[in-house]
Amino acid sequence: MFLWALLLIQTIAFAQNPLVRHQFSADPSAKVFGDRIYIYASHDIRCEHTQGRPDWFCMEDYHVFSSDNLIDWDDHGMALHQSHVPWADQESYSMWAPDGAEKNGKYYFFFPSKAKGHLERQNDPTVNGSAFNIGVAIGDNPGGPFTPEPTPIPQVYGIDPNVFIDKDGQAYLYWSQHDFFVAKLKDNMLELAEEPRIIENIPSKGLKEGPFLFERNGIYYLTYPRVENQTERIEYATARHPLGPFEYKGVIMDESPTGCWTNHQSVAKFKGQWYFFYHHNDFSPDFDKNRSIRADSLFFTADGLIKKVIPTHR
Ligand code: FUB
Repeated sequence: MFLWALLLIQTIAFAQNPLVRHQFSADPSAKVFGDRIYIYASHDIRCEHTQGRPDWFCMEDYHVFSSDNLIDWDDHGMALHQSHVPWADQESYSMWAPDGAEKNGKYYFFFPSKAKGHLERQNDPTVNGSAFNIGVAIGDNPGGPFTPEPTPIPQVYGIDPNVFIDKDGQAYLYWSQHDFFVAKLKDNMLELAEEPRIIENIPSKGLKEGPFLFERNGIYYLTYPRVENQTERIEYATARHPLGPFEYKGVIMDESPTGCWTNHQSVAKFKGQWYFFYHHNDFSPDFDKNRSIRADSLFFTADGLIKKVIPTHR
């Protein structure tokens, strides 16, 4: 009886991929607040003027989606637009993968963008070769809207912010700039509380982006996309502390057989079941910079390893 119920739940979850169908969506970071699950996502559009790269990512704003059953998704409307961000380069359309977090009743939206003047600083070693900064915007509700801080987070250069808040209330910021970086956040969620440190022991080959950390039974799982051959596959490493040391464990999702170059993941437990969120170019098979977010159930072995997720299709 229990097995049949489990199969039914999985079938329902599988049947609605991709999750959002009225616009493109990518880079899902899933967080549970109250009795709803929220997805902080990127918003792919098509445009012809992204600094000479018309066939590149074009992203000017964010929408947050939420659900109480993983089937019906509310779009909370535009949460933040590049024109609201004083430090962002308004011509770069580079509002890449975001994340959301709650602290003391306020909601903090973390996002990357190319900053004004990034072309002039290309060879500046202090920015670690990054055109991107990471900023924070603050709101009263998990679905936004969010008001950006006037300046980006000092000392943070790179993309794909992920915020993890541990059981003791300490918040950690993870991000990517070739390597993965991590640092504790101050209680105000707006500044680092320490110097950034590089996360060691992740395989060195292949672009590494999209770090996402979650905890289960005292094990901290660092998940991330990495190119081993042609496209990104999702791997993970584990540690006994959010700062590591991490040990590489394996692959959660293989490379896309149909050639979507990026993938980007998150993991959340909702109403007793673990889920794996990711994206694919379901609705844009000929252009893989227009993506759609998806979810499948996630399962663990008895010793805490992650079982591989096979993407389900419509
Ligand atoms: O969505 C733009 C970029 O593509 C993200 O920041 C990366 O993680 C990759 O998905």
